[in-house]
Amino acid sequence: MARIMARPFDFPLDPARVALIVIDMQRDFLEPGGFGESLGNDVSRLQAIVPATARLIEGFRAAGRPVIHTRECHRPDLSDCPPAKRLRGAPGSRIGDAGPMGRILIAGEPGAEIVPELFPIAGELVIDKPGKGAFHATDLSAHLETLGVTQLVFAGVTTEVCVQTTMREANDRGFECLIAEDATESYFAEFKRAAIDMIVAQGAIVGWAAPVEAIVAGLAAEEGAKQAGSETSAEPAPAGSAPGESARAASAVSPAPIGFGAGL
Ligand code: C5J
Repeated sequence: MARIMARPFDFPLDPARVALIVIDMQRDFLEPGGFGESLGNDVSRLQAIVPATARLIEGFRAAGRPVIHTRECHRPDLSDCPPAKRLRGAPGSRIGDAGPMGRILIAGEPGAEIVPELFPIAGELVIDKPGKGAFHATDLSAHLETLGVTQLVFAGVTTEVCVQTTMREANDRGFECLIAEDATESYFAEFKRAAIDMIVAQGAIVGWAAPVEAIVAGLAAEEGAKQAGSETSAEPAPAGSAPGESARAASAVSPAPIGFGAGL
């Protein structure tokens, strides 16, 4: 078990049971000409977290832990898009309308695809979700159960909409949830800050928050401890030590400053 220094208190990372969920890092939200920009938003804010998100994904891949990607998108016939959702878009730039990157938020269109820098690799799960939360109308729960996952680290966009909604869904389902605070972003700085403050408030009422570098260091420390343990597994444990005690001590993690992960 690695202790990640987090808000509001240390997160007890279980490297055998943790998975990463990267929410909606799609061209429609991050690139000029997409759905996000059509709503009047400055997409450069979201583009800025791509390097830190890539660093987090690499950390999970290196540790051999699952990386799950989501895409907010709908069937071409819009049968999974409630009119109440579609009609709130700007006329001419609604879900399903033609845009510079194909039909807006429609599965299979270029705009619905994940940005090239964070593209899933073979074997990684990609969940297409019609709602803001990734558990709604998807088989995410079943996949997590099959994987034996009980802890989820969250990255992606936008913090206060799809990331927060999914984190709340996960929290209610009994998962321990940690948001990677420099690998998530909002079109509105104050919404991101408020969403994370709400998540960690009242003794982690929805979950924890930590910087990417602390999470990656925790995963790596645990991997190192595992390897060292297998090399010395013939040695007896010191008298009086509790099971796993030395591994826990070896894997306590001090985080680097937020933003350190941006240098890839
Ligand atoms: C939004 C999302 N903001 N992925 N979607 O409509 O957060």
